[in-house]
Amino acid sequence: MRQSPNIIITGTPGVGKTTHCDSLAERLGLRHVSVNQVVKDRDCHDGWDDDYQSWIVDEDKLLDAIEDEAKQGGCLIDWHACDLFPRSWIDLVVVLRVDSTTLYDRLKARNYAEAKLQENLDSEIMEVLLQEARDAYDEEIVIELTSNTSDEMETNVDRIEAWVKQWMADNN
Ligand code: DAT
Repeated sequence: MRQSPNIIITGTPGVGKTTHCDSLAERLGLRHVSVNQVVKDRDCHDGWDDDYQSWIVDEDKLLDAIEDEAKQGGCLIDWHACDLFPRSWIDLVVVLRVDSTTLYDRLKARNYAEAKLQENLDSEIMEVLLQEARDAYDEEIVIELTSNTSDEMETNVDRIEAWVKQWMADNN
């Protein structure tokens, strides 16, 4: 049994996954597992897709690469997809959401090409990641939080911190 929970922080690129995970890792001593980084550093991919400007992820290799850490617990799994992680690994799924105009500005600031920017905006408007999380996990463990402002981020981090403390009290 793990002594700390594993939490997926997911959402469309630009919603604030990295920012939330960094803050939570610092406050709670959980490990920020940036899946993009793992894919790159541990070769969990079949090359680079130029059209999508992203790695072609080998999901089996990725799961093998993070299995030991996940079994140990205390992971903040940061990725724009969530349904590949075994349900038995996961205690909470946080889906971050953001307004279209805010997302547009954030992705524009990252110099996203117009097609990729539009694709991500569409995905956010269509609630693709929220639906994916709800389809893959029990509804009690999926929470949707907005991440438009720093104040909202602070509130989210406080809320997740309270949830983690409660989980620790209930499970240890
Ligand atoms: P992601 O990891 O989901 O791609 P990020 O954490 O890198 O997103 O954030 C993208 C940018 O938006 C970055 O410049 C920080 C900013 N940002 C994220 N969440 C925010 C929030 N709640 N309020 C204000 N700015 C935020």
